[in-house]
Amino acid sequence: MESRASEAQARKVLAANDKGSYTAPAPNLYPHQWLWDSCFVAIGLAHYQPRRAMIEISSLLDAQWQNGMIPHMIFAAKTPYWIGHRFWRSWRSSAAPQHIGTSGITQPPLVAIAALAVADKLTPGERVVWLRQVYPSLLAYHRWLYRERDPHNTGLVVLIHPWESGLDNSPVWMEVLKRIPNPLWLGTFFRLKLDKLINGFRSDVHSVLMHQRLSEVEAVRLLHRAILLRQQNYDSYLILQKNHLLVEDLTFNSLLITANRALFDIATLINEELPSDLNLRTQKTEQALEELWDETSGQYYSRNFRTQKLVKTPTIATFMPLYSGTISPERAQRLRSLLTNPTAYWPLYPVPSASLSSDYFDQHRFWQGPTWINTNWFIIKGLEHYNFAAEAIHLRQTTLGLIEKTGFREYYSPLTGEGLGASDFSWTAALYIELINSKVGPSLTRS
Ligand code: 2M8
Repeated sequence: MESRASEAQARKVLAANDKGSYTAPAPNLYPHQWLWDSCFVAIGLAHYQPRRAMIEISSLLDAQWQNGMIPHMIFAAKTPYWIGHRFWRSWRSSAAPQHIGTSGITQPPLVAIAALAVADKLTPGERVVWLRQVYPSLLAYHRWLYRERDPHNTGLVVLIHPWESGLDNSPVWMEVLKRIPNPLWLGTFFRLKLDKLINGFRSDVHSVLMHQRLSEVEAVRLLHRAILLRQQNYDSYLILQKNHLLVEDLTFNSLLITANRALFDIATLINEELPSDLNLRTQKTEQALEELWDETSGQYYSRNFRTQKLVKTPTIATFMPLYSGTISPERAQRLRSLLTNPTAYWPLYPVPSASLSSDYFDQHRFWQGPTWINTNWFIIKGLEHYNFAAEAIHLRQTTLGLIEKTGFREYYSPLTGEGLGASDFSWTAALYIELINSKVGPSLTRS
């Protein structure tokens, strides 16, 4: 279904991708359930089918691990996939659920934000029942994030694989990866130029043009890193001790701040109090974000957990602290200037996932240049929060206009607006509905 977009078309996309208990991100390319995709879908569905949105979130929570982790992928039965259940083997961890196959890592923690957005559309009575139902699982998830991924109690959560960031081949992660030596066998594999063999297994390059996806070397290295995690039985303690691809990811931690606030709001709505230790840790995250600021370049960056050095590669992540809503107006002002610089992030169809001036920039390649609707949505919300009305309106209009011109694509060229990646992409449709129906305003969550 590739045609000019409208709200009715967006609803049709979501209906076509509806698998009953979850919405697949895209036909053919992504047949299973992904964590943050389902959260965006729930936020869109909440506007017209809040009960179906509740199901979308409940199915994520149904796959929660005993230790509290919500996995980044949840596998539908009898649906073959190249990095599916047999690849991940979640059964290697005793914390994994028995009744369903999942991956062994997480993804940006938007569940509390999505649960609250759905609650907003329910009657007061239904709202309390819903929030009481999901609160224990959300609490367990946030506790897991701090307990297992913030070992030194700094407030910043550490990610163990680029897939956890959602921005898979973002230049930040590729920079850290580049500095980690390959094992001998993998080095030989690359020297013999065997990396092309991977394309025989990859289902993604069957439905999307190769130059719009991860390169072969990136794909092999990401798979290799996932296999290492599998060999470590997805044991966070072991992984944080032994591994080198560990990043205090800027996007993830910025979104976590807003998610923590959503969790707090949920607790308040049902007359619960967040445990005091969790409260302290969430406050720490807000403060610790400042450690990721670099005064010289006027940008935020992710930090390499091992070296404790900022990864100073310019990407769209630098704007995610706007969405956290907790940075100072001065910092927000500097980010606004950077954002609206036409040689960096403000081409005809903003916002590119990597700076136009970065060596990594490629208008077609996945998270290394294209414009994505979910990151635009975070930035729009952030700009509105800081009352940068002109930029927020411009970005709302160009984002909606881009979708209306090109359809519900997975991502777009920031230079030409060409549609890229999958067609009929669920989160593009869901956030189109959200943008059309949401009020322009300063609030990120209730408080
Ligand atoms: C992409 O990630 C998956 C792996 O998780 C893939 O490349 O196969 C990313 O864009 C990710 O953010 C997204 O959640 C997923 C499904 O849309 O696709």
